[in-house]
Amino acid sequence: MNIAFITGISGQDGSYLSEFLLEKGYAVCGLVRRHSTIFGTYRIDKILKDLDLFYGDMTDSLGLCDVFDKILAKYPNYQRFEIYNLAAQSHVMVSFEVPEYTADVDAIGTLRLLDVVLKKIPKEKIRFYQASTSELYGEVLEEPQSETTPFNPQSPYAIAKLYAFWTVKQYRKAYGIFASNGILFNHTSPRRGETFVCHKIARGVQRIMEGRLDVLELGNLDAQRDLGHARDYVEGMWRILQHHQPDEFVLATGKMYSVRQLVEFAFEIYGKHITWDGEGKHEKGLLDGRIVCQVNERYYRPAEVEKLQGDASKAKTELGWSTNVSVQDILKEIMGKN
Ligand code: NAP
Ligand code: G4F
Repeated sequence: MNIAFITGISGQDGSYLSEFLLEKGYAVCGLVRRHSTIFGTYRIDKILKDLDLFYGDMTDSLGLCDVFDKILAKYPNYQRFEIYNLAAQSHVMVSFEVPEYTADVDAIGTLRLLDVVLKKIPKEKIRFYQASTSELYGEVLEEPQSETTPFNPQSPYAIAKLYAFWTVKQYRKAYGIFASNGILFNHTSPRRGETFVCHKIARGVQRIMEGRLDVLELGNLDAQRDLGHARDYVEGMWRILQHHQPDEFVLATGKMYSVRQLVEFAFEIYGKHITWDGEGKHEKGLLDGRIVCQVNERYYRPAEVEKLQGDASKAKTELGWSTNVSVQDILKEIMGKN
């Protein structure tokens, strides 16, 4: 049997990945944190009985060691041990508020995990996936971005993830382990955190159309992102670990939309057309003459990534990976209208 250990199993990607790997017959284990008010496992509640969950934290090396001891005691006869490191303080804006914590979890946390993995698992049985990100490209130096595009990170989050990216490459080279980076562009789903822009827009427009919200407040309407569906991207993670050699792979749709366009698409789902008036922080979205969307500077970032568009040709050719869910269909699914 093969073991899969997922950090960040309670997150958006962790939940889809768990379902995918259970179907493939893996023993799926995961790291979870204690929450004071809720279990924090709502995304994986339906499959909870099929999972082996362990309390721990990416900031706690000894705890991580204990978790591996427990997994190995339960599954002594495994063929391959796949580790998917998805745990992160994953919100770019929040990383400006808590830069040290973000670095501790996203950068040093990856180093801690790799160190424990190397000590506990025989090298030839290790397959390590790192959740790297298109945020590494930051203020982009090439369009579209591929595995060969230079990095230019613009946030504490991206810089922490850059440390993790290079740590993975270095462990591969220095210790000869199978460790790969998936450089994933934005992907979302109904399971996404509420404060990421696609989810915020879908839910916000839904509330406006149901009369439960007057105005949707957003930050930079000009920012453009390459947006796919999380379900396709977790399959890509798995494919990256089944490849014949460790490597870096971009996963992206190749299409890019602005925040303004996402708002338009969301209203179009209700058959409504909004118009725009004003510029910059004074820009407003109008529906039948009424303001339904406006800019609030509190959502501006100290440093912004204006546009991201990925070139996933390598993943398509070498992994046979592709994705073709439209942004409109994703918005519909978030709204429960598909
Ligand atoms: P997410 O929904 O925010 O999930 C993050 C997960 O990490 C949650 O399970 C969270 O646990 C866990 N976590 C946070 N801090 C932790 C800590 N100190 N110790 C242990 N676990 C911790 O993120 P996602 O969208 O699924 O993304 C998965 C990974 O891919 C992240 O590393 C993210 O940075 C990266 N990524 C995401 C995208 C995207 O567009 N979604 C694109 C590129 C890369 P709680 O549930 O307890 O909070
Ligand atoms: O939805 P976002 O917060 O996602 P962002 O910053 O692109 O980060 C996500 O994708 C990364 C991959 O590229 C992941 F690594 C990361 O973990 C995360 O999943 O913001 C998208 C864009 C930004 O340019 C932001 O300035 O939307 C702009 N935006 C405009 N108004 C807003 C808002 N973002 C948020 N969250 N909230 C707003 O009101």
